[in-house]
Amino acid sequence: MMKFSSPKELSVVVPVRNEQDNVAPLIAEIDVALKGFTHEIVYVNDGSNDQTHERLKQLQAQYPQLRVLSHAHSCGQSTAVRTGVKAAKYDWVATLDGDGQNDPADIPKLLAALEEGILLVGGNRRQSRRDTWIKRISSVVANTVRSKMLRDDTPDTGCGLKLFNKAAFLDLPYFDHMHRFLPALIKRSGGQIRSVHVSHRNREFGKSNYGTLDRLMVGIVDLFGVAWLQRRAKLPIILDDVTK
Ligand SMILES: Nc1nc2c(ncn2[C@@H]2O[C@H](COP(=O)(O)OP(=O)(O)O)[C@@H](O)[C@H]2O)c(=O)[nH]1
Ligand SMILES: [Mg+2]
Repeated sequence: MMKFSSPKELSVVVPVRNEQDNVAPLIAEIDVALKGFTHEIVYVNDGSNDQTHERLKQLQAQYPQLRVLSHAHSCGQSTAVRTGVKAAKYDWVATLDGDGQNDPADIPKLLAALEEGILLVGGNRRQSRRDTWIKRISSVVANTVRSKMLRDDTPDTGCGLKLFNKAAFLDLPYFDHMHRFLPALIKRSGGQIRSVHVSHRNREFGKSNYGTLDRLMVGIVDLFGVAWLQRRAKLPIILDDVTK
């Protein structure tokens, strides 16, 4: 059997909504972190009403690997990620939050954790979380309930920093807010997953788009939805290929 070799080409997808002051510093960091890799940076501007789009277009002069896609109206983070993944030109995709809280220097760590059969490597912010106490507590509670109920072997699914296989992602059932359930969904389709400790930083500019209570209510509904999807999963083992 051929030994698994870590990908050398990568698409980085960053969903953003109203992150005008965060785009330039984060793109500079991604550029430095991925110097040794063939890569593209795909920003998906999700109906921002600040200068995010204009700043991204200006930055394209400086960064030829930067692509910019824009939704005419805001559709949310999951849909923005999906737009970026569909457009990605490489087989492996890393996602990052657009607010600078994830460190692009962690991307090579995620790549190094890939092995044969692994389709997703997720970041784990448990030891490094830089957020308000209310966010930290609600994250611990949400992650504990979710991992018990879905058995997804993942301590932190809310981390925006992830690496996954493009085809495997596009094969998953799609729904708004699915980005918080990727490990459970990948496992459901037969893939293996890993978690890797990553750093986490303060948000320097702008403000969070999510309210704690809204996120909790949506999360509870989605938890039951994903549990239902797990019950309806079938993994066929295909014996004959009639096309050969
Ligand atoms: N496309 C899109 N991205 C969003 C939306 N809300 C948040 N994001 C992105 O999701 C990431 C995390 O959002 P943030 O507001 O920092 O949430 P928090 O840090 O988890 O409280 C950032 O990259 C945001 O730009 C949205 O409505 N649409
Ligand atoms: Mg954030």
